[in-house]
Amino acid sequence: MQLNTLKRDDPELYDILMREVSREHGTLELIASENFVSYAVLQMAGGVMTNKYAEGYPGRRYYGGCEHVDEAENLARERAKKLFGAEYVNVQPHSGSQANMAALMTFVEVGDTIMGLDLAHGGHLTHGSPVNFSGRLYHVVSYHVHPQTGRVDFDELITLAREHKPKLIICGGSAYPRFIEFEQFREVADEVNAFLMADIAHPAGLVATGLHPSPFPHCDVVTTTTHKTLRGPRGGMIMMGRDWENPWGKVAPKSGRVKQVSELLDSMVMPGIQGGPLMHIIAAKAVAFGEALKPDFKEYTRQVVENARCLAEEFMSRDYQLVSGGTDTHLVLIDLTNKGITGKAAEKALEKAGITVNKNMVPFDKKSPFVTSGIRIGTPAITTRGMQVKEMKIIVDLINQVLSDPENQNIIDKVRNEVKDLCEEFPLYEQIRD
Ligand code: DSN
Repeated sequence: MQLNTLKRDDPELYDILMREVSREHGTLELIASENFVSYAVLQMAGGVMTNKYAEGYPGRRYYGGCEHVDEAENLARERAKKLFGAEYVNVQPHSGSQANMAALMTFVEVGDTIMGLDLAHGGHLTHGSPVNFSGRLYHVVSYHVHPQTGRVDFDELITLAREHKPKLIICGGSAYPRFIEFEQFREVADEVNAFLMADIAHPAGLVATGLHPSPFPHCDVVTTTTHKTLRGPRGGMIMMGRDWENPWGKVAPKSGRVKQVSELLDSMVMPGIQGGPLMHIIAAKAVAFGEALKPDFKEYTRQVVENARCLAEEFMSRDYQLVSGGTDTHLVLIDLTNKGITGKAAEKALEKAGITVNKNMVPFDKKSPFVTSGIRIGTPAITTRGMQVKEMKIIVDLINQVLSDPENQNIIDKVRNEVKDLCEEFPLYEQIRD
């Protein structure tokens, strides 16, 4: 990519950008929610569609000149439908949080009871955290994982659901290393007559390639981000396996026709919670979905999972405690209590050594979210660089060296050099390096 103009016109920002390119190339990115998009996605995300206002939907916009952004949005929708086997897709949410907000505001009223996985047990802010809109607008009853298994405690879930009669249950989360149990959630939702919403932001890429069970037909509505295992630009999306007449009897003003749920979701995204869509990002989503439909992407996701399993085994062989005892997906959640180091200290020491992870609460954590007892590690980004099982073994060894003696600057320096060498073998974004 040619960045000469930026270099000439704003050298200060150009330098900042180049430092970030260099950081991404020269460090090991193990944050489970991050990935590296292709050049094609990068080009579309940085393209001229950023200029276009397009409030509305393809064919019915509030602005002229939308013929080409319409083509891009239609392609994004069609490709996503094919990828996930969904009848309805909305590709406009700017983020996963906005996708969740639009879905919740369509299916439940303010003050209604909802259930979601507790944030400290692997859930997400938008699944009912008191500091988030979800916890402020709804009456939230959180469910948890079982202390022994680290998996959703369905006995607790059904007991709470019978007692509180939620209107909607959210399944999925940000730090749940196991398959989301869509069928079991459906049984609970059916028993208490609740809607079932799945947030597949983390495993979306694995769902798309059949390496993780599909939320369809079990879930009424499914949200995701597009930038994690799906490897697209940063953004959100809402899907339904099938569209149906809305059960609340909402009608179109003039004709009196009962609206489809898809119409309610569309109007909740815009004008309900968003204005102009980010057309450059929607077009970049279309590019990423096109990539995800190719056989290469299936191979990529297969390797993501194999790499995560390898990390899990290597950590466990060094006496690291993994929540749920392993992984089915792209991430592992490590409880560092037996190693005598906090998540915060581990994140900091590893960062100095060029290894990027995030501190993470573990279930039943006694430490605050700013300190935590754990770290979360994911394989999507390093797998995009081409790393395989051989490199996973090296990476666990490097992490273990640092965490075994986190204050030891000599070890940190030695590991930093080994990280640099490893990164050189798997170059990233060579075309845009200075
Ligand atoms: N914060 C994201 C993650 O890291 O999983 C989720 O929104």
